[in-house]
Amino acid sequence: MFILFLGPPGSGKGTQAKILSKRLGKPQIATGEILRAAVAQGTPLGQKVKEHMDKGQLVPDDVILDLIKDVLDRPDAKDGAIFDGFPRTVAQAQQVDRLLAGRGQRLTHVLLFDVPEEELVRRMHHRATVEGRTDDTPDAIRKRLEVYRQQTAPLVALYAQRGTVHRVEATGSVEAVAEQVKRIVGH
Ligand code: B4P
Repeated sequence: MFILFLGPPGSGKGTQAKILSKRLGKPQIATGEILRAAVAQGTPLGQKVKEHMDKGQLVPDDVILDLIKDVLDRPDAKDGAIFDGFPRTVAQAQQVDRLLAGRGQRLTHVLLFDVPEEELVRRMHHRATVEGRTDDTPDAIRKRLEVYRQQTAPLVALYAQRGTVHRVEATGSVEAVAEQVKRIVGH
């Protein structure tokens, strides 16, 4: 089972991916978390991506393509995983398809997290005060929403053609959203 969580920033992908990961016993692979950890540790990767993230921009595809290759090679992701926050561009989606196909696998579910923009902004402002994330400043939030519309939203049509997209009404409580995810995934 390879499950992709797709949706705008702040839609709760990370929150739900953690819950589902625990329930299925499959790893949550979150490029955002991997990148934030690299920034916090000041690794060469972190130094390369910090500026992009703080401005609310996507990290360049070539950096992410290497990262995706590494994470898909993880032994715990051999039989399934939850992709949280990637692919985020058409180039990344093609790379994921290629890598999975090379192993005789494919994406089984795409869950699209649907939340109105005012609620996204409210959640990210709240997260900024709780977690102090440097990519949750008002300017970065605006930019991230714009980047989502331009670069990530086109993936919805791409996956819809394959009939793998399931819409999640993600404005409810964390528990109510988790219940919908459970129904869709069937576990
Ligand atoms: P991410 O880490 O993926 O961050 P996100 O999209 O903002 O968060 P998410 O949707 O997971 O929301 P969350 O559960 O936290 O990306 C960060 C940055 O990394 C990107 O901007 C980009 O620069 C870079 N990046 C990552 N992947 C990349 C890629 N593939 N290519 C290029 N660049 C990449 O929830 C948000 C808040 O809402 C939380 O505070 C949570 O507690 C709250 N919440 C969750 N569910 C709720 C609910 N049901 N009700 C009320 N509040 C809820």
